Amino acid sequence: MGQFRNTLSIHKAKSYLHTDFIGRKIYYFNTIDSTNTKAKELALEEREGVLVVAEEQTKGRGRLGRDWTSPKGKGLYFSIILKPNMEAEKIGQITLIGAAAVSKALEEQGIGVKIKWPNDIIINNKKVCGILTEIGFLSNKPHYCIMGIGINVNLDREDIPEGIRDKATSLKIATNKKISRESLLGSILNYFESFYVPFKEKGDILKPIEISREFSLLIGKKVRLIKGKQEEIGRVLNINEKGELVVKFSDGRIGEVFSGEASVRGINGYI
Ligand code: BT5
Repeated sequence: MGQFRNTLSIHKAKSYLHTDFIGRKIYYFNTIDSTNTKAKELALEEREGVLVVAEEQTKGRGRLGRDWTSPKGKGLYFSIILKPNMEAEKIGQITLIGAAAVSKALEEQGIGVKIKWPNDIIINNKKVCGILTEIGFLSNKPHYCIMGIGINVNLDREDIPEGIRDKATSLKIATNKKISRESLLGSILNYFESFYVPFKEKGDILKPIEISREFSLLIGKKVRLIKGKQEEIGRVLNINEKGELVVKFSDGRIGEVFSGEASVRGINGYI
């Protein structure tokens, strides 16, 4: 089968890890509805850092009820169980930690990407990875957080549904090379833990914010901010120290937008 098997070797993925707790225990599924849904179930009994990974998802989920196409054996679909013990608003920043970890891991593989705040990773103006962070509550307090990451690794053009081919790509399509899913997974988890520990212990998110700025697709761009049925146009000035987008709106007002609140689109389309 050579270097790029069509099934993920958990043993091999673990050989790349140098984490203390992230990904040390892995639940592997050949097929599953959604790794986030499974991780939510497991979060009630499992400890922080446990990973759920699947070869394919039959009901992969995006934000706001959208779906995530997850063809078999070619992508990375995984969810990390986290127990950050902080208020929900702060936990929302974990999406940026995920985006920073994926971007650094891809940079390490020689692949240049952009972060489309807050949860998309982009190559050549097309989406290659999406992140879905979900919080579970117990007696009105956050009990756990699931960070789900989906990456189009070795998908060919035909694996991407026609309806999204103009806005989605894969690492293989973009680089003309197959990528080892195991080494990429290991590297993402290593970066993730290195950013997550200071955040959990001291609320320190400085490094991921710096990376979000450095890799930002949006800073300097004119965008449409969509909140439910409302839409506003503005120019993105920066990402602030809380991970919010700082925007100068068309009426001259400067305001912050937090990640749960809005979708960002280009003036004439996806970006
Ligand atoms: C996201 O949502 O980007 C979050 C995706 C998270 C997926 C992971 S996979 C592991 C874990 N388990 C899950 O069930 N989910 C997580 P959003 O920003 O709402 O983007 C969704 C939109 O992206 C869809 O409406 C499509 O337009 C597009 N899309 C769907 N599948 C895609 C794919 N494979 N590649 C690129 N774009 C896709």
